[in-house]
Order: sequence, then structure tokens, then C-alpha cells
Amino acid sequence: MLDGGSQADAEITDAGIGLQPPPDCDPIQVINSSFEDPILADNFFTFPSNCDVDQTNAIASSDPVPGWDTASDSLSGVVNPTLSQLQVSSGANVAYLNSPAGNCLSQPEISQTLTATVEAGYDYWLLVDIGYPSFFPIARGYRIILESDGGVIALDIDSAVTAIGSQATATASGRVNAGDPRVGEFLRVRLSVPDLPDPAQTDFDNVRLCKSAY
Ligand SMILES: [Ca+2]
Ligand SMILES: [Ca+2]
Repeated sequence: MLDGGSQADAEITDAGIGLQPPPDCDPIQVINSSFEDPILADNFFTFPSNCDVDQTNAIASSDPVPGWDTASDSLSGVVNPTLSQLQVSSGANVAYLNSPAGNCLSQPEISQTLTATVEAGYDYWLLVDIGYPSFFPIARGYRIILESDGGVIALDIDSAVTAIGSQATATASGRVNAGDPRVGEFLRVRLSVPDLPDPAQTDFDNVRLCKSAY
């Protein structure tokens, strides 16, 4: 659900690729932002314990993306891709969101609620590297979202275009004005994918969040 409601929506910018936060943008901490936890051997990946995955390079886990909330009935985790699968520019690992498969049939998404809260008088910037691994023939697409319980602050959907097997940076920004009802709520980063019938995967990496006074 991306319905942010009322006046807040007027401030949402689908910023897309190419726009950059200002140099004085204040970083906001995101845990495991480059998905390097856990450390994995090349070509290994984690997956939710109850999903029916039977591969020698797969590691069942009750916490497949440490620091992030995952759904136990959807196929998501952390992967260390081989170079031919995906050229990773930040560390070794990425987070993957896979098509429904086996007994894990929900659309995957991962999210992290931060300790930082929404503040008025700031532009918020969310940057995420997006990649599509070479073992699926199509670019699945993505959504990167900054939100709080009161609704969406910034989002980008599919603006960043990258060749299969490489990464591009997606950017979303949004402004929070004085009097915004979301002020004081906890910030949350949410990464998700569109509902596609074809088998496909989107990989997310190097999540950066900052705020800039306007
Ligand atoms: Ca990484
Ligand atoms: Ca690798």
C-alpha cells in the first residue's frame, strides 16, 4: 500500500535516477545497510527456514536479513553473487527479493524501522543500488520507500535502469513541512518489488538515507 493520504502526498517526489542529495545531507543510520551481515562464501545465500529450498549453497535462517524485517512466507534473504551473476559495487553481498516459489508464495518485501523519527523542515533522501542477477532474463523492477506509520515520505519506482548483471543507483526524496502529522513517528525504509508472473529477482544494496534542512 502506497497511499500516504492527504496533504503529505503533495510533497512526494518520484525523484528517479540522476538527482543527488546536497553535500551537507546528514546521514541517518540504517543497520546492515550493505547486507554484509552475515558473511557468506561466494554463491551462498540465506533464506527463511520454513521455505522449501533445497540447494547445497542455501542457508536456512530464522533471520535471513539481519537488522531487517522479512516475511517467513516469502523468498528473500542475503546473497553473495558470483561475478557472472551480478557485479556488486559495495562489499560482497546484496539482499535479494525473489519471485514466489515452492511453498513461499507471498510477494517479498523487507523493511527496517529506524530509531530516527520524522522531523519537520527537512528534505529526506533515500538511495539504494538496484541490480538484476544474470540467471533470470528480465529486470523485475523495484520500489524503494521511506515512510512512517502515517504514510509515504519518499519513493522511487523503477526509475533506475541497469543492464542485467550490474547495478544502478535509485534515488527517492521527499519534504516534510511544519505541521505534517507524521512528525515524531519512526522512519521506516521499505524495499519491495512489483507483482510479476515471471520468475525474477531484484537485488538491493548500499542503502543510504540522509536529511537536509531546507
Ligand atoms: Ca553489499
Ligand atoms: Ca561474490
